[in-house]
Amino acid sequence: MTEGFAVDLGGTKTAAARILAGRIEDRLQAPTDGQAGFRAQIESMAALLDRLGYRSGTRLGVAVAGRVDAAGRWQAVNAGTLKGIAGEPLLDRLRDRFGTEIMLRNDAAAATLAEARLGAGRGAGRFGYLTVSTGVGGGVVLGGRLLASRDGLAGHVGFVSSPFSDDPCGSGRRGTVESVAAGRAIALAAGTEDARAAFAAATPRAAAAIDRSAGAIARLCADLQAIFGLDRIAIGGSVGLAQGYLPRVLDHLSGEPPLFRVELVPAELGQDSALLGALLPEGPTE
Ligand code: BMX
Repeated sequence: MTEGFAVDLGGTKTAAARILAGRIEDRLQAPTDGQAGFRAQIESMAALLDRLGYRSGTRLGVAVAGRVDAAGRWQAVNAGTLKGIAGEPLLDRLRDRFGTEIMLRNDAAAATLAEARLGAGRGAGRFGYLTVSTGVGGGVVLGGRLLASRDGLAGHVGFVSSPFSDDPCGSGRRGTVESVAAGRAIALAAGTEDARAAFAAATPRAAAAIDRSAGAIARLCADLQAIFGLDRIAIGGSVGLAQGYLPRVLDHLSGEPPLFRVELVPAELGQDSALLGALLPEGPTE
């Protein structure tokens, strides 16, 4: 049973929660400062936990944007999102600060596990999850196991190439799915302050930016289908779950040959999947 405290540090917001019997009892969030250094990011997590009444030694799950390697070191893949995070000993510092019972993983990996076990992935032996948010992240669960690599990069599906873009990406690559489909890319193309404003604007320019993102995500889903042969993909994240976005993706996916049209559903756990997944133990999902 999922019980304890959890933190989800994403590119835009950092959330913390007290979780009892697999349910969020109390939840707080604050904006993430993408310019902040390692220590400041730990302080912002600690401040939220403190306000929730967290006591050192209590079970804690931490999910972060960026890759987490097997030694618990933390590094932004998109260096433009978390500028001060370049190979930090996160697990060690969390243990120093909060005690020994710490679980640490990538935010999209945490959300994938939660959806696979408690949400939209139940009953799917081969399951994929995509978050379209500040960045584009994801995870794949095959036969109950989350696909993972020692360097923490596996599952970072936002950094595969997209035919829709040749723009530079904060990962150092060019023309990635993230560089065309992420919330930041939508805002840039729509000429709005953020992706939320692009959805609200309803101008032809904003609609085109959103549609281009949805088209890139549909292509990614068909690619994932070709690579993994998935039973289902769930889409989450603030953009992924925004009104009207999933229908646009489905529309684009319907243009693919039937073999590549994977079943596509909205994430069931909403914005809280990474918080819930941060506390889930490793191991088979079913
Ligand atoms: C990026 C990458 C992933 C992350 C994903 C979603 C960084 C900083 N982030 O692809 O690690 O899982 O975005 O992150 O390299 P979010 O900020 O949109 O929640």
